[in-house]
Amino acid sequence: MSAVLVTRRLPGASVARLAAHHDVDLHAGELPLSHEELHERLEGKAGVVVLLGGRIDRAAIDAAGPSLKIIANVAVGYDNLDVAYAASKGIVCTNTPDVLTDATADLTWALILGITRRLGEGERMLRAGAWKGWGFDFMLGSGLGGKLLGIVGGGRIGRAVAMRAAAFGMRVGVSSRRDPQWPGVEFLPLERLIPSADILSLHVPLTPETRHLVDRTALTRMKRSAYLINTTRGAVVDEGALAWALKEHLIAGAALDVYEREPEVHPDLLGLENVLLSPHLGSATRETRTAMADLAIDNVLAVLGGHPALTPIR
Ligand code: 8YV
Repeated sequence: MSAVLVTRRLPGASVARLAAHHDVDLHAGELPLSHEELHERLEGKAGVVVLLGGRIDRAAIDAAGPSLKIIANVAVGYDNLDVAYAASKGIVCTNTPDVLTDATADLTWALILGITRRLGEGERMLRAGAWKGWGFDFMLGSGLGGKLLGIVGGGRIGRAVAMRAAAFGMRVGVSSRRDPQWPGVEFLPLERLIPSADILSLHVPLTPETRHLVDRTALTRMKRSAYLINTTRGAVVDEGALAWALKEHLIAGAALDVYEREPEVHPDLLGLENVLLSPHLGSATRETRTAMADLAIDNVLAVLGGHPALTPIR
């Protein structure tokens, strides 16, 4: 039996499976552990199951000490982990790919449809009692048929978003380090995708190279009629620059599920009608969250049981 810290509440069945084999220290509070609490509770643990907001950096790994064998992230993105430092200490890091691909791709389409058909704006007007009735040219949005969906990133979620585009009659282009060779999808360098996309949807992980990939320069190169969609990590977009571009109507709109400093949102975005904002819901279905928790727990059980991890981060 080893000691494992679970930093946020998870579905009961997955925690029970872990507790059947290990000594579980569960933080069940609503809010994430503070930096200090996290470090304190990591001490002497063999495993940690960490969720969004939990930063397992060099200091946290050192706080755990030599007993730590596995860091299981309950997310596909792992910009919260110092994977290189963990590897140097022989600690395995794992994430939860695949199980959240469809949920995140579905939410991406919800955002695409929501912003192009002005659903947030319409609902706000209706709830405010300001709707005066149907009008021929009232609250017109943009159609999707024949337009170009630009996917930035050649991974699983980008692919799942691209594959749904046929249902809306869209053409699709993808930019990534190498051509992912998705059927029917044109491979385009980012410099060509940015000015030609009608919808630009971001699906790259947050790394030093992708931080502020969409900045003022990129935004000024987009079509004035284009929409930006972000369901990956907030800091891939310079939020201040985006608020400016939306205010100046340099692009038609944006839909965001992720933010640079969650749960804070750039205050200028909150007052704008041409942006749709959701609170980091990409993987938020019961089925998907259960599968994510199960996969993270399976990774801990495997590694602490002396077996290879199911989904190691390489
Ligand atoms: C998670 C996510 O909900 O998997 C990711 O990278 O952003 C989301 O699906 C979140 O990170 C939970 O830890």
